[in-house]
Amino acid sequence: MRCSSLWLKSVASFALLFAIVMSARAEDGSAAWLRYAPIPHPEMYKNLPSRIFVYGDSSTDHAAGIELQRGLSSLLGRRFTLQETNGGTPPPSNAIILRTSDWMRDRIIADQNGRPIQPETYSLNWSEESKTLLIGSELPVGDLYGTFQLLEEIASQQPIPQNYISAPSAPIRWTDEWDNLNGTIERGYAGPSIFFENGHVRQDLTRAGEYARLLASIGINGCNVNNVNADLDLLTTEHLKEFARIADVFRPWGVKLALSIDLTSPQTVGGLDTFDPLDPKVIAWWQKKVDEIYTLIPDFGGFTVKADSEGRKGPSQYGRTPADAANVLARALAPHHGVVLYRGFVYNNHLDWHDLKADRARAGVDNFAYLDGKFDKNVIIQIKEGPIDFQAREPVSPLFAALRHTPEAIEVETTQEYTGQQRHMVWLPSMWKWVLDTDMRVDGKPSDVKDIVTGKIFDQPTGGFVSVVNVGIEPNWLHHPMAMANLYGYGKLAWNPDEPLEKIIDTWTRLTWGNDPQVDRTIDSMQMKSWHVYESYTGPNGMGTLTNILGYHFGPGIESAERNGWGQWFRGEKDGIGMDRTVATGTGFIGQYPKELANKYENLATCPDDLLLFFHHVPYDYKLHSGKTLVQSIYDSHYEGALAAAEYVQQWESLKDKIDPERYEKTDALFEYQAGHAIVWRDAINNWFHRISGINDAEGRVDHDPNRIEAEDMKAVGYKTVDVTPWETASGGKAVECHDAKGCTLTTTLEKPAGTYDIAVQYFDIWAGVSTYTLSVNGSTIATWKADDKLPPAQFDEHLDGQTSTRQTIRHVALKPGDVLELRGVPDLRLILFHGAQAAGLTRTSQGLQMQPNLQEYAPVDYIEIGPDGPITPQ
Ligand code: GCW
Repeated sequence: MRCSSLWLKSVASFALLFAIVMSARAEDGSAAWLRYAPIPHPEMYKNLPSRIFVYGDSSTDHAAGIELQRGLSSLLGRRFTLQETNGGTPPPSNAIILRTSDWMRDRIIADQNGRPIQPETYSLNWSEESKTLLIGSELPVGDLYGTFQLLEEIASQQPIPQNYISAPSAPIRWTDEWDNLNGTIERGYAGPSIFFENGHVRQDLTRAGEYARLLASIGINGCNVNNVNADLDLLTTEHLKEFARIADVFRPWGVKLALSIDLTSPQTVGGLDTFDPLDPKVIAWWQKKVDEIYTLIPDFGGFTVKADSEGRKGPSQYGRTPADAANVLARALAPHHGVVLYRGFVYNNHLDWHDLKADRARAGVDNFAYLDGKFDKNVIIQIKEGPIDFQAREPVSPLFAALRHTPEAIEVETTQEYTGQQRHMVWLPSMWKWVLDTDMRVDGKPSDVKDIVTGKIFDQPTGGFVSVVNVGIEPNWLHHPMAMANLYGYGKLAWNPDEPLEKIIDTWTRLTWGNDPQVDRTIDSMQMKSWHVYESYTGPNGMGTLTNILGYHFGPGIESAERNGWGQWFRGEKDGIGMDRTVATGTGFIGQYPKELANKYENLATCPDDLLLFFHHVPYDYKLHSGKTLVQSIYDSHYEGALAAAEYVQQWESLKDKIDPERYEKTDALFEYQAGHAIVWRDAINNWFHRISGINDAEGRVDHDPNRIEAEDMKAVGYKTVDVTPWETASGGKAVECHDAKGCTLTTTLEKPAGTYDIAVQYFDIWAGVSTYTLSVNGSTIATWKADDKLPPAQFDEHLDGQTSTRQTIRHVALKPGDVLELRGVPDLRLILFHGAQAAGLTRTSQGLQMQPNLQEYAPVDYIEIGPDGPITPQ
């Protein structure tokens, strides 16, 4: 503390503050879990004093005080006063006190494992006698974390903790944002960057500050704001000055700014003739550059490095190792306490798929294990949770167990690149917890991944957690309101990987949607099963997600993973399917795990069903531990998964009266979409397995859809049949298109028994055009809609495929035999201006605005399905 004299400062008047809180209450999702909605039973907290005293004068102390006043006033509906003091007098009684001091260190010098406690540790202590609540920590940011914890307890109607201490599991708790200076975000699904536009840092950084507040509320202390595929001119002085403005808005929230850098910077920015990390000119350049950064940003966090991977240049160009490169940066950063997060995601994307011994999964250990012990102390190897790439399920990366003398951080992906791109609800903490709890059996002893990355197993306490988040400018940050539970859960698990999932999701639900028991029960249970549901209608049994890996990683595109250099092969052949990664006959990858785990995976008798095809090549009729054949299990799991996804609609709609209309409608539309798209996935995968295995579904469902009318089989006026590629992404491999500006029709005469039905129209919606569809029965219109969604996929795709296939469900339609059903489609044949397409992720050409006639939408249709009248879309 700088000065010891007491000074008191009255902070914003209550009336003004209340006005701000209330005006921020548009339910557009921007408040996320910090809504501070008035709780139903404020009397539970009637003893809580109304005076807040903050001891300390840093911007973080100030932020904590304001947050506490703002949160408590709004939650409890009464007036809280705030006074800031920078020391002097002893704390008053009958008050809430935020105080940074050394007392914590004196009280607890070590955690249960005898390691020093993290300085961000905080405590909450309530004294009934003096009616004082003390929030204390060694650092202002600890007070801030304690403040958010208190607010969270109250918002979820829990008792005020009496004597509570909480310590983070590890010092690195970061997010990575893959934002580019031009404002686009690689694998971002919620609009453009909150940090950058047109090659520069945005003038208005309000959202960036709000994001830091959200991150602080879940204990995140670092944010790397730019793509690991870094802009080459990132480190110019002009840009660094701009980044300092981001650091300024992060600072009050205890979030350190970090940057991803390209190792060629000494050449591209510095004008040197080399970027060889061991060249003295290069070493000097990095030192100078790092010093410059710290002059502008004194609390800069450090660098993240992607090198020698997916086209990024790296030390291999000069015959140098990752350790050579990392250590040069680390030595420049060390005097400033900065760190290097060097990514273990280094692999060759030009593998020879003919070579049955080639294996991308081996790359992590092959490229890093031999360097163990050669990295400087402030280098942390950032390891993706699985050995391939954020699939819906992979085994854990063996690299976690292979580095015993090097700090590690686990990298997980909150942005749902392979898991539905925030158009499907998938609660990823279920998956992360499964990964973190995996016991790697290092030296035959318990060694959970969580204990490795938090440094307990190998005594490397400087690592931790990183998640790629990729929030965007859309008000609710991640597009799907349910996806925010992934960010929240990430922070909670990074702080404490032992936090029970049930507690995490229940608290998130209460904070986000309110404390109504039915709302909480329903949403908690939907979220808890959602990973399993998604896995079961995409790629179960360790096959990989089976998405189109050459496109947007969104819809199904099964064989895109095969027969190319990317190495995401699952080797689906006539005789069977799966990568043989055994030591005995395969790539030997399994041998990279510690012995006990390797034995478990090597033997079919002990290899878990849910990882089977990651490790073994087996025939389609292979008997699983579950007792089913592989192929029947795949068929069943896809029907079960798609049905479970469709039931989300019904479950969500049961909450209609209890959720604000704005978020209710948005979420409802997303669940409707997911229900339809899960069917696209189900059919693509089942039909593909049916074709390749030649084995029929014992239940007779696959390739047999009695309620389905193929568009190409209907009587067409104007519509023409086209092939869809890959074939499995359209029913029967075909669709119809209309190229006539006046529109085209499809008609059929129904022979359904008289009754009420739900009709689903499966069609394709491309970003560029807006086709119009009208469905009628005997000439009377029963529905009309426009294909103007920005839903499938989140990025521009001009093809009819598993990304753009979507559906419209019309409920409660009375039909009788002989009724004539007509679908009329009017295409959008306008020429699209290039700047419109640019918003969809294309690059501007040198001609500026350019006509793109191929961006038209021809009112495409796949099929019509007529199912029973009910709460879910026809299956
Ligand atoms: O999964 C792949 C993504 C790339 C990403 C890369 C990485 C930033 O498809 O978009 O590049 O991983 O993690 O470096």
